[in-house]
Amino acid sequence: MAHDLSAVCSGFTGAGKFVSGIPYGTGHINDTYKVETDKNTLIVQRVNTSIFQQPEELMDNFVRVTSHIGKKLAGTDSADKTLAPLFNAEGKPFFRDADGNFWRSYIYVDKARTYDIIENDTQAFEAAAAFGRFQNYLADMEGRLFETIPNFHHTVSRLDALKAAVAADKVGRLKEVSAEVDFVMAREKDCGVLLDLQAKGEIVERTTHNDTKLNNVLIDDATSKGICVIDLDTVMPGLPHYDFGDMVRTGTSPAAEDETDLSKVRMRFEMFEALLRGYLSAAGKFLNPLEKSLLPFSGKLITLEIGIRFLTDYLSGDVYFKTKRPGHNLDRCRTQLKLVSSIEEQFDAMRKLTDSL
Ligand code: ADP
Ligand code: GN1
Ligand code: MG
Repeated sequence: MAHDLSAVCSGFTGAGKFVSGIPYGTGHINDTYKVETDKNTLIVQRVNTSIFQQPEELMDNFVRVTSHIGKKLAGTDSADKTLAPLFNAEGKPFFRDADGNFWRSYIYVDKARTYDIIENDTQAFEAAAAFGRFQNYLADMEGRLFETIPNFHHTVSRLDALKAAVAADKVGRLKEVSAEVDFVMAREKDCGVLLDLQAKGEIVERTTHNDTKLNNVLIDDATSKGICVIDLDTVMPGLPHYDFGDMVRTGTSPAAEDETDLSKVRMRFEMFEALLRGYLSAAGKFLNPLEKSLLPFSGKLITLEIGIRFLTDYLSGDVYFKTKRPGHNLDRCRTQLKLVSSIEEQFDAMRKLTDSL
């Protein structure tokens, strides 16, 4: 459905008059546009409210997080930026259009870009350092954020959802995916490892990003530094491992998340090393020794978890992630499981390196 971006712009104070807009980015959930007005270049997003069911709470988190980071950065010589939301006439950071769609907007950050596939280890280091600084900035934020999606990284619940989808076999696809289901079930005991340690108090809940795909950090064109963490919908209480794990998932393979030639999918050790060094350059300050030692495992766990989610969605008839072709979620699931195997093959070396830093 085409959206009336002109009406959306007029809903935000100071946005300016709509000139043009194009669909932007490769996200699986929201609808994102890059919009030119007579005053500004903006990112304008329609939030998927069937997935984010409390969008006002989400935007409350957004404002708290960006203003907290903004205050920290003010007056420093840091190159870091934070997203700057626009507000409607009532001073709220969102706009509801005539059809009930929920919109938000923020200023486009110029001379920087995101990468779906990381090109070199400098980018991996800098992106991971930016996510580490992001966690660090939020470490002293008061209060607890809303959980925009409850149990988002509760891997045991994600596995339970897969089991339910297998039992229901709603669209008759189970026969195609027995190898994938077996692969996941053979790793069932991995799913609860972090949750058990958290329940025992050995690893600690913090405010984390929870969707640290490498394309959720803007890399400065001139300096190659990670300068702005974006896509803040799932910033909420979590474990730092969820963030590091998703960096390993999205930053180490040279292949796209939906690559169909699985021979191209692998965990590149040099990228893992760059992510680890970059992340620890900022997060080394607050991780305890056990938390640090679990970083390689988090890469395996989160890759498995997202594989489980793609498989569940495939079995459920593709109801969650946006898809562009038949079998898209199954292709995505297969790359994740291939990456899990590749991580397992190199796991000892990943741990040795982590212990040595
Ligand atoms: P999605 O939920 O669709 O992934 P994102 O918030 O990540 O949405 O935005 C999609 C893409 O738009 C990003 O990958 C990035 O390339 C670009 N983008 C988002 N926000 C900005 C911004 N403030 N400045 C410049 N580019 C941005
Ligand atoms: C979704 O919105 P996007 O594309 O950044 C998903 C993440 C998954 C990711 C897989 C709210 O992220 O959890 O890791 O796809 N976001 C949500 O690529 O479910
Ligand atoms: Mg994104």
